[in-house]
Amino acid sequence: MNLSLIYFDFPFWRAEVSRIALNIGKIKFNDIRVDREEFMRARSSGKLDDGTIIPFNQLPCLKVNDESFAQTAGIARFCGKLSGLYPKDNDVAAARIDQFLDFITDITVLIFNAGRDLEPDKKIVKRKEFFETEFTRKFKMLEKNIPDNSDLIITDYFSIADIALWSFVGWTTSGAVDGFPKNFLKKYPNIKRVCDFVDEHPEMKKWGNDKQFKA
Ligand SMILES: N[C@@H](CCC(=O)N[C@@H](CS)C(=O)NCC(=O)O)C(=O)O
Repeated sequence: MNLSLIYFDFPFWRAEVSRIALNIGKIKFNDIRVDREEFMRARSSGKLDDGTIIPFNQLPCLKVNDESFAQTAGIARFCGKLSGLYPKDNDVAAARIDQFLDFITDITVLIFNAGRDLEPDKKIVKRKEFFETEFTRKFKMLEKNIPDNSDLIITDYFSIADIALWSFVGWTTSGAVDGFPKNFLKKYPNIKRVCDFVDEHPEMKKWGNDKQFKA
């Protein structure tokens, strides 16, 4: 099977979760990084410059042999199954993982939409307000749904949900998101414990966990 994962050249969780999963699983893939100019062309044409189809004109995209697939969570599941980080025969565990991937996707969309069309000074005010209200409300829900005292989202099973959470949290706490303070994680012990566990995981160290967005 010939795999190519296509995204921008930065460690945003939407692609990073699958890059990391494939690396941990020692699955060979072409790690294709496009620049903004090529993405803008693909966004209007639905194809990369080399003719690769980009479904829905969005990234990330996973090409499997000659077929291209879109959607972060679906791609992560595909890569997770190949890598042993997503169950193939346990629908309950799979559903537990899925709800985290989809919820993190929902929050990501909210972040991008907050203050989107405003002038820069009004946008930053809106973003700060968004952080204090809607984002914090959602983040508390993430916290509540991680089992107390567990190092992982599914106790005893390291999965793409843990990697997605770690990468998402790295981004949102790094100061890279306008209007968000850095390092607000201390108020969220369950999320912090999972992120610390992922940080210390030997496979993550091999991958280079410093590639995460960092504060
Ligand atoms: N629902 C998609 C959204 C992907 C998405 O919005 N990707 C951005 C780049 S990070 C994009 O391609 N935006 C262009 C567009 O939506 O037209 C997913 O979860 O993968």
